[in-house]
Amino acid sequence: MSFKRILCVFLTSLMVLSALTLNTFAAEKSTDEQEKAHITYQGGSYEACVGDTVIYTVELYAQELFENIQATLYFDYEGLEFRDVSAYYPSMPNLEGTSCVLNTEYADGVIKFNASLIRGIDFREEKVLLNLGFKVKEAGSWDIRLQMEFMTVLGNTGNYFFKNEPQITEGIGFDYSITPADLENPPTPQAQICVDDVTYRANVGDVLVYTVKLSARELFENIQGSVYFDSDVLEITDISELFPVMPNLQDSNAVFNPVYEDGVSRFNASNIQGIDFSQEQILLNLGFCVKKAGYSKIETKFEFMTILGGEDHYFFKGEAVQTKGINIAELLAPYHIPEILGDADGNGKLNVKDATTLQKYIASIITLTEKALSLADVNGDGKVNVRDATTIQKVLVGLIPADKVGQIVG
Ligand SMILES: [Ca+2]
Ligand SMILES: [Ca+2]
Repeated sequence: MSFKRILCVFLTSLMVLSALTLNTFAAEKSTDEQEKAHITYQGGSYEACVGDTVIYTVELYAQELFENIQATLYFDYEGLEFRDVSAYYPSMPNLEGTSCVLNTEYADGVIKFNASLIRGIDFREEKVLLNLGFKVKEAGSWDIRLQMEFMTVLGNTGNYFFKNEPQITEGIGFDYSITPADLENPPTPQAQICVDDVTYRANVGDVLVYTVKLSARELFENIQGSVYFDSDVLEITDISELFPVMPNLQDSNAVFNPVYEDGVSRFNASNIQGIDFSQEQILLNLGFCVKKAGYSKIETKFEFMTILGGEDHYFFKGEAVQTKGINIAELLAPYHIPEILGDADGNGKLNVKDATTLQKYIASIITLTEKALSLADVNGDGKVNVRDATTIQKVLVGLIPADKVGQIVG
């Protein structure tokens, strides 16, 4: 092969290589441009890739309670496709339990929804009104737009009609956002529980302790109040073993009715000696189990408090307590069962049932969790046997000093 020929082959290869490289770059660049979609929505824009699923979220704040909301969502269906992701991102998480309807079959690029509830739809704290999933079908510029048709104030005392007008009605605000959906690792839907203007997040199945503390300058003869909550999201669960319902009213005629009506529990307490809350102390403890993701407020309203002697009354009629000398504080905390040495049945208390539980375990009638076993080994010899059961029994009847048995160890 001559030098000229080698040079020619080399140059040809170089040209082919460059052409290939250029082609590759060109191909990559055009694919890149094709696969991007630009989604605009009221108040923002979002860039997504073809094939992505995104979540379009609308949050609403409204000063008043509503009886009815109706709206239409318009989207560019050439590039976007509605995708039902409600299993992970509930469509109307704060309207569950109302008669809310989402119509995705209305027309291409149109989704209509409405919700009505005679009790009123409460968005006085801003929260999610709508979550919708969209899959990006094509590259291009696409728009999503929510149009409110009307919102009816509870009791029909006023209507807000939007009719294509900008949504700048006083006392109503909207927040829009688009976020990527991770359907492989979707978020666990959580409940939002609002107590005394603080919002707590909790998982489904969590147990929460709601506590009302009271301080009152005078002695009372009678107190009556109601606890309001959303029974779609929360249910009352008995935690009185660890948290007595009315711990400071044990000697009075305290009555607690957990199911006065749906979402309302009522309590009252009377004691001729007077109920002394001159030092702030716990009036009420209630356990709530989170049934499903959603929003609920927990709120105690007092109907009346009668001062000892019966001459003066404070009537609140469901209004906030602002009477001089009376202070109410509401708190929410996760229900935590303390680890108590000897607590084989795991109820947070030491009693004869723990010895019985242990005997059943020793006789292979029941099994125990590792945590229960570590608490059951009261003599700390690394084994769970009849000696532990006997020790618990002896401690309970006072035959031997308790040492750490019955004490909180974790
Ligand atoms: Ca126990
Ligand atoms: Ca032992």
